[in-house]
Amino acid sequence: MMTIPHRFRRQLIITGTAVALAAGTTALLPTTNAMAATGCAVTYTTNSWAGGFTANITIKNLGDQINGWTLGFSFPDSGQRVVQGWSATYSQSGSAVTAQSLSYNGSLPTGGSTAIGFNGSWTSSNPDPTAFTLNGTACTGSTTPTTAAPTTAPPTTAPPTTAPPTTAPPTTAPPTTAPPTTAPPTGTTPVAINGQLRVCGVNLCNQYDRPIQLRGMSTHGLQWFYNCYNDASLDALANDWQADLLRISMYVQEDGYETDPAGFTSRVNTLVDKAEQRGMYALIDFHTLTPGDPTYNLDRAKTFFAAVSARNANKNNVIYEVTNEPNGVSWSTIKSYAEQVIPVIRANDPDAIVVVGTRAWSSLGLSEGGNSTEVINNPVNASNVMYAFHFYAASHKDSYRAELERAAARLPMFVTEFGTVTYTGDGAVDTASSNAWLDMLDRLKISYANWTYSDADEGSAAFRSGTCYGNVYAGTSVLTASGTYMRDRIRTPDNFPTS
Ligand code: IDC
Repeated sequence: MMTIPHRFRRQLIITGTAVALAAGTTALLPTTNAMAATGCAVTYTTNSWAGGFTANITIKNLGDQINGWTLGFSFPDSGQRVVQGWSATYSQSGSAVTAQSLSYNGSLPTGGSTAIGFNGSWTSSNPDPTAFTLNGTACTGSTTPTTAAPTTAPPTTAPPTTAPPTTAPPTTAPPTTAPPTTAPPTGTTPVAINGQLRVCGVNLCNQYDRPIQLRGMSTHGLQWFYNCYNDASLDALANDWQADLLRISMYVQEDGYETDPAGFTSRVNTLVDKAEQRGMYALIDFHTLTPGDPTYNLDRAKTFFAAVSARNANKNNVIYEVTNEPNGVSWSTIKSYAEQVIPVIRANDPDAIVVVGTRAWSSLGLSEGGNSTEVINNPVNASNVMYAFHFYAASHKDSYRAELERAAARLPMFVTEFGTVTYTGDGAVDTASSNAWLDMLDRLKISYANWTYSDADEGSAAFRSGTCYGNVYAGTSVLTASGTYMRDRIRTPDNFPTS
């Protein structure tokens, strides 16, 4: 693993329990709390860079049910500041910070946990806080970032990561519980309804073997815009935009994965979880771009996909995109690359769909004078595979649309990236061409992700520049012309077949 000095990641877990005992001590305690057991575990994880950092915090209640909480901690360095938080109301006085629950996450049952976080700034150094309190109870203990029971925890209390002792003990857990992939839909999210996806013929099919179309957004490069992907923005994507899909764009070059494989793998996994929590599919994009020959990154791809496929194998919301936009390279080279990476994924996650980029920036060869015949005549030698097609509506029009429609009759196609603007990622929305494209994709049930769900200062970005420094993502006040257009297209009802 390569380490570069200005980027690092840390994790520590603080656990502890405290039980208010009855008998002689109750008289000293408020009556409502007299018998209440209290205790908490906190994980505090940071991604840090020169002058700034993101902190992700999980709070686990190891005591009795609480309704409303305040987390307290102190920054070790007086130059550290909370800049913008999410999922809690933050206040800072000197080095002391409090984070107060919001209406929707204040109730924590025994064993329940909740995730909050913030973006911060630092001046001279950025050490992690080492002591936390929850409603005044200290969460003290181990700093080992594992699930092993800390040595200070009494062995008779429930281990922090398992169910509270009042629920069925493991030996009596019913073995007949249906696994989530075969359970009927119990919710209304895209993943709850559609379950594990597979390729059927030239279509993307849901758990009922019925063709569906996923509509969603692509992140921008995680090395630049990671702060745009927080609980509030992803809530907006799932609930306000009603999106089905989050494409997680992990650049390999341009200060991306190659500079910090562990750190970027962790960012991707974090976003897979956030998509899963909101019932959205996650498309993991190994965003190769320059150099255009994916073979240049073959070893990195094997390492990366081995890690993410092992870690996410049991989820049913993950789709793998093994190379973004091959260019200046033959289809046979791309095919050979795919046939080396796919077995690495399948070894861990045999039923996941894999999307393969096509020649000439995923244009099926068109942008370098070819066409889809080269793929139709020589497809990737693996099952459950789809092919990527990318377009930018202001640059690519009728001839590109015609070729995609022709290909889609023979190949399972997935528009893993497109823009409403020119291929530079900038310029004005071409509404006529965007309508023609999206009407066609809807008609053919071709899934898509729009570039980008970010506040990049360019026409393709959905949010106005600076939006990701605030905490408002829902509604239209924060959107660009492209964002407004895409939100309108994506939030129309899906009508997924359920039988
Ligand atoms: C662009 C970004 C831009 C960034 C540039 C270089 O919008 O901010 O500076 O990449 O990394 C693609 C690529 C995608 C491009 C996008 C727009 O997959 O990475 O993003 N585009 O140019 N293919 C066609 C267009």
